Amino acid sequence: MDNTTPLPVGLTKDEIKRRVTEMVRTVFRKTIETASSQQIYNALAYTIKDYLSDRWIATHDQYESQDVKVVYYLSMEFLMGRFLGNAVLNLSLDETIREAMEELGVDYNLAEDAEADPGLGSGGLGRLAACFLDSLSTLGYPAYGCGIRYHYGIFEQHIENGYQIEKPDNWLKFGDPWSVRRDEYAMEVRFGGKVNSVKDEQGVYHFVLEDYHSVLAIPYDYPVVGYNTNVVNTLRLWDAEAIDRFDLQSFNEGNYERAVEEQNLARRLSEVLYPADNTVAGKELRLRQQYFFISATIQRVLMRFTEKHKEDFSVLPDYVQFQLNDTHPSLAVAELMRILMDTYYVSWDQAWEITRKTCAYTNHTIMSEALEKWPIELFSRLLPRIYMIVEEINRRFCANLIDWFGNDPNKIRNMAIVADGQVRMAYLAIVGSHSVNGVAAIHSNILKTQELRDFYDIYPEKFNNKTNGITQRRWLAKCNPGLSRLITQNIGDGWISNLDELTKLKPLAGDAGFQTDFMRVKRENKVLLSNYIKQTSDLSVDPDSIFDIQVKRLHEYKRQLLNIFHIIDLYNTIKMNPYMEIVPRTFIFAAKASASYHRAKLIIKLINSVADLVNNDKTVNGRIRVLFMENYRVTLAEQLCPAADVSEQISTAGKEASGTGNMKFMLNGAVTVGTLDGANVEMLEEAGEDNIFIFGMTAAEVLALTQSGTYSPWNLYNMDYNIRFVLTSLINGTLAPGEHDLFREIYDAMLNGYGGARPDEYYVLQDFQSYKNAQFKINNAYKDTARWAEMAINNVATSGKFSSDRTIRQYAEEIWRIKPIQVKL
Ligand code: 26V
Repeated sequence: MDNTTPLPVGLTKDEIKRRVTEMVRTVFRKTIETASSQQIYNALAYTIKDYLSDRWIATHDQYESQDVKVVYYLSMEFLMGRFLGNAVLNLSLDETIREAMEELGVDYNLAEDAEADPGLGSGGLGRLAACFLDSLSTLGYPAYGCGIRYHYGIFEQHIENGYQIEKPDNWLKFGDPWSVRRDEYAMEVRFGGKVNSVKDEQGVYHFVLEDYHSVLAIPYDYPVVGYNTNVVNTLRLWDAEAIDRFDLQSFNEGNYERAVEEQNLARRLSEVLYPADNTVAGKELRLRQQYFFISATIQRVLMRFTEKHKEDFSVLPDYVQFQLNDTHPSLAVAELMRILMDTYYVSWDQAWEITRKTCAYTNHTIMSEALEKWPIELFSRLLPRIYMIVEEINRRFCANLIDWFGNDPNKIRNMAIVADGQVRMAYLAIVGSHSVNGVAAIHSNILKTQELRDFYDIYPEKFNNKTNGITQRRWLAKCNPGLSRLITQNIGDGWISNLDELTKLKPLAGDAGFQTDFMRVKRENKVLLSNYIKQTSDLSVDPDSIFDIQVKRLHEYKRQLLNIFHIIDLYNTIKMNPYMEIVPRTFIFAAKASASYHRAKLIIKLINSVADLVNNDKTVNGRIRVLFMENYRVTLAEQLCPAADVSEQISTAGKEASGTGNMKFMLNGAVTVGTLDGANVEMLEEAGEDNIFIFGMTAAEVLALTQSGTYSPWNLYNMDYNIRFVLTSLINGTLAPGEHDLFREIYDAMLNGYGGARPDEYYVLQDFQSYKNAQFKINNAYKDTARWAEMAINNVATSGKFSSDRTIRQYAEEIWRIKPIQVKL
């Protein structure tokens, strides 16, 4: 279907100038000359939002009049990045705005930079949700993103004396120009209380909740602008408030504190994002948050549905799809059951059939620490009616298990939704959905053959794969204007809406002229990054060195340790061979560690200690530089991707579900050094083995080694002098002068196991030699500039598969069965 109706020219340069000037005057009482960048940014944001409104409304009119099926992407996290630049790009207003600002004498870059980067997500899962929204709108699919309007996003990371320090991220400090508060759609969400059964006039019993306390959920809607289309979808984030703004009685009785108490209690719900990723800390507040946004969303969706279809819920799955972004929204299964049964008196069997057709679940991790389980005691106290329903779902499910497998307590124990004192959210999601997908081919296979094998055996038809993707609008067109221009000059701009067109670059990969242009752009991007580094950390880096980048959450399975061990080894080698010739390299890290993840924080300190040692050593003389950039976030990623030569994707095979940073770097012409893990496997398939540096054990080898129980890091230590040297530097004061024992924990974890873990759980030492070999090959390959350019260009040319447009089309056609709409103005 064609969604590329040309945009009406509504916003001319003069109109922008007029509106911004006017807004600055009326809202801030300033002139253009005296307004701050912050104020200009706000004025621009309001101007663009204003301009969008017609399309936004038209999109929703279209949903209504055509009564289309809509997907609701339910996610605890949306890591959107800044709005302004993206909206402007997708509306093709970039040039016009730049000219308008220039004529006003305003520095547009400064204004853009005044926007906060809303960190309403902790990593890959939240950023994926944001890329999906961009693709949904661009492709014209009717969709909502539904989540929580945290007042504080993921913490701001500072590095002090090499250690991570967390500071609150008050992203709303200067207002929230993109949102529209929709009081008219506020919903009541109930917690606690007890369940009673009440007989109606027909003598039928219904369950009602009594003595509960409620919170008001208020939606804030944010526009999601598609590229080159009139479709503007909605990101709906719920904020919490007390039901009675003020408990007047308490107030009149002079009990002011009681009156504010309710308000505070409610507010806490949407106050802050939990910054952990891949670990669960069964926190009550987090369960509250989950139910809060799920209940509000589902109530609202059903309300909207009944306006059109009365109570004919049998057709609900023809109009509504819920996609559960990991297990965090899996209460949706029980909440949908609850409303259908308790509010609309639908029978269990019918409600169950509707629920299963309406929900679909995506799994994003096989790290067992990340599997959400809630203690029954907490779950049943906080959500008594939901708990009853989950128990009943479980009872029926277990009865089926007994039918299939006989009365086998182990089967029940392994598969039950409620077992061993806990509610297992993944199992609830699987049983209550019609689709279960992993996020890369290898990951989906591991789910089928290992982690969720028992479920695959009984529901093979539910399991499928949807390899992740990223939006090329933000991750190339927006963040890398130099490369975008070069590509467009050579093959046109079709790639912005159809990334497969990048294959047209293939014939140019060997073209000397194109190679030169490509490397010039890369160098310009490296200069830009070097300037930024100089400005922010006062470190000089050489734009002619290899920029080797590992940026992602800090996690042992992602193996930042492998990278830093290799750097220590390289340093040791240089110290022993002072005249050694290597291509100068700048190693860049950025990563947030979960505030409570002690080991991860220690690894950050280690990286910074290595940086101190290496960067200040005269013998090294700048051949290698190590840099830990603080506060990794979307905005920083946008600066790093265009400047990377080498992309580090080195997780223990089998552990990284997909990765999406890997795709961003590939798209921007970095060459990957990586394991056969996550989407790296598919990147290898696309790029071919000549254009990627693969090393290390395969997932099967990791599994076999683990199962054999024979892995012995001491053997590697005994037999490899270099490994021994690296490990010794952790404990002999080289890296921590005066604090010998600072890194002993890491040393112990590698060799002996620490705190009950297996020694070197993630096989850093096992893969060390093979990683070193790969790095040596990279060093040599870079010396041949033409060969390197060819590799890098081939990566760009073969990255088409990794557009989130492809991913979303697959979700839409294979899981959601929704159709694109056209919006005419
Ligand atoms: C789990 C938890 C557990 C409770 C505390 C808060 C919290 C927050 C997030 C998560 C989810 C972690 C799972 C995750 O982010 N997985 C990543 O998903 C990416 C998108 O599919 C994928 O590319 C990464 O490989 C995968 O690690």
